[in-house]
Amino acid sequence: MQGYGKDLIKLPCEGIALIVTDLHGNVHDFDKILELWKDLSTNKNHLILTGDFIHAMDTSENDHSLEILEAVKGHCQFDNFHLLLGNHEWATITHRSVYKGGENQSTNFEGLLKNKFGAEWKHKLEEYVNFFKKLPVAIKTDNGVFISHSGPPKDVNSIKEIMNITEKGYSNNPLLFELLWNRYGDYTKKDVDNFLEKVGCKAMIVGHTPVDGYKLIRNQLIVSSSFSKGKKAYVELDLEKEIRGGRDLKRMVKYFK
Ligand SMILES: [Mn+2]
Repeated sequence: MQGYGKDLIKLPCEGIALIVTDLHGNVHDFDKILELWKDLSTNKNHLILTGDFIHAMDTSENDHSLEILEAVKGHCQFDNFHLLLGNHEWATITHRSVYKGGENQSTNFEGLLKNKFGAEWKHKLEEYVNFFKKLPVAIKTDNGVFISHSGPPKDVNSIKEIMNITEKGYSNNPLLFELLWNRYGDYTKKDVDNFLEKVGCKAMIVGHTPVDGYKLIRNQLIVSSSFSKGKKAYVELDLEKEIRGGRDLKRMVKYFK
């Protein structure tokens, strides 16, 4: 797929993009997405997963992170499948611990690896880390939509700063950190609009913060496809339609049945 650089994918004015967020090891929801994709996976359409496909958020007994990870690795060979980096994959790369409800998810992930691969687990972890390092962090569509795990970061002056954002490394990279961890409150509506202007977009789509299906904050659409506060939603983004702002994206939100 055409890119603006290693970290930013460019999508042309053609077809649709199915946008799905935060699976967090939920293989049941992942299967539903693949079912949906079956009918839409023509050459000009795209499937985008916006990161955080590992680390179960409810109970570690139900953590299918490794099954999803193996499946998405296979799908990455297709040009119209796009897997973005989330903060949980980033935490695996940087060896940071992430906690949810008192559980150390990084330790849980290592536990899964030990169970499945035994003595080979460290080797396997390294293989996954290398895979995560190949993932892009954002997508810019020709009709002006910016798609990332979370964010936006403040102090971005041009889209060029996103194109090769991981070149400066993963650990001490404030811009990358903000792009993967920032939630509304860390930034304002005005920050979103400033960012969009600098990167030449009209609206943006993120996951990361659990909401009831979706939440529109002016020109930022937050979507929860699996780990959510209620309903589970995704976006069927029409890449050929003019996008003037967040409201045009709201019309493209769909719910899982
Ligand atoms: Mn996240």
